Amino acid sequence: MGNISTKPVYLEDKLAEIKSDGKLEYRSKALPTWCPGCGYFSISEGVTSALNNLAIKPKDTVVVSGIGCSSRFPFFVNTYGFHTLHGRTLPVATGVKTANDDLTVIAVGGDGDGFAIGGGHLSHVARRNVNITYILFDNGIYGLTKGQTSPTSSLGFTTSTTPYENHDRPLNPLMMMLSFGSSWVGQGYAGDPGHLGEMIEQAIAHRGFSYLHILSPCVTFDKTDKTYGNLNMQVKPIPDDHDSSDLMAAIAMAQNVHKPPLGLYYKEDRPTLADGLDEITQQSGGGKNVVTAKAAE
Ligand SMILES: Cc1ncc(C[n+]2csc(CCOP(=O)(O)OP(=O)(O)O)c2C)c(N)n1
Ligand code: SF4
Ligand SMILES: [Mg+2]
Repeated sequence: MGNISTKPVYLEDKLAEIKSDGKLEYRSKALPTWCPGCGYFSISEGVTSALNNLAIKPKDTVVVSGIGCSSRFPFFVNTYGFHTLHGRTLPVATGVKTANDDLTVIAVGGDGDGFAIGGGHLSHVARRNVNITYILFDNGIYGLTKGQTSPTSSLGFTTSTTPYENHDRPLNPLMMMLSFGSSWVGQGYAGDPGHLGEMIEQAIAHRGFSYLHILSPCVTFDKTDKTYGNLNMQVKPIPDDHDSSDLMAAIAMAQNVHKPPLGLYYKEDRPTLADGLDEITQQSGGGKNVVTAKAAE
C-alpha cells in the first residue's frame, strides 16, 4: 500500500469540512439538472468558490441568463437571479447594473444564446464597458434542444441540422470580444477546474466589462469533437511572457483555435458606463436633467 492513507473518511466529517469554508452559502436547494459529466458542474463550482473567496454576499449578487442548459444556472445558486429570454442576457444584465451599481452582476449563457440569437448585444456591452462579468459556456452545440450545430461548432461537425457536415466557418468569440473593446478577456476550460476558478475570480474582480470564455464539453450530444479527450490534448497555458496590456498580441493569440491558450488574454483599466453616466449627470446640472437645470437658472 506504500504511502496511501488507510484512515477512513466519514461522511459527517466531510460535510462539516465542506460547510466550514462558506461556499455552500452560495448553493441553492435546487440540484443541477445537467447530465452527469457535463462541464457546467465545474463552472458552477468555480463561480461559487470565486464569490466566496471575494467575500461578495449572495444578497449583493445577481446572476442573469438567457435560455439553454447553461442558462439554467441562476436556479442553482443562492443569489438573486434572472432567467430572461433567449439571447437577451446582456441587455437585462446592463439594466440591472445600471439600476443599482452596488450589485455584482454576472451574465451567463451558452454559445447559442450569446453568439447566435444574442449576437447583436455583444459589441455594445463591450464598447460601453458595462461593469459586469459575462461567462460564456461554450460547448459548440445547442445542448438544451438536443444537439444542433451552433455558431462555434467546428467545420465538418455533423448534427441533425448539419447532416452533411457543417460547412459554416465557426465564429472566433475571443477575437470578437477583444476587437469589440472588452476591457478584460480570458479563457478557461471546464476540465481544469482549479485554473478555471482562478479565472472566474479575476473576471469578477475586474472593474469594467470582463468576458470569460469557457470551453466545456457537452458529454451527451457531442461524442466526437469538443470532448474531454480531445480538449485535454489541445488546451495549453498562455505563455508566461504574454503581455496582457498588448491588444494586438491578445488578438494574435486568439487565432490559435486548434491549441487554445488558457489564461488572461487582455486587461485594460478605463472608465465604465456608470462613470460616463456620472459625468453626464454632473455636466447637466448635478442630478437634474438639462431642461430642469436651465429652467432654474
Ligand atoms: C426565441 C427562441 N428561439 C429558439 C429557442 C430554442 N432554443 C432554446 S435553447 C437554444 C440554444 C441553446 O444553446 P446554447 O445557448 O449553446 O446553450 P446550451 O444548451 O448548449 O448550454 C435554442 C435554439 C428559444 N427558446 N427561443
Ligand atoms: S445536454 Fe449537454 S450541455 Fe446540456 S446538461 Fe447535458 S451534457 Fe450539459
Ligand atoms: Mg451550447
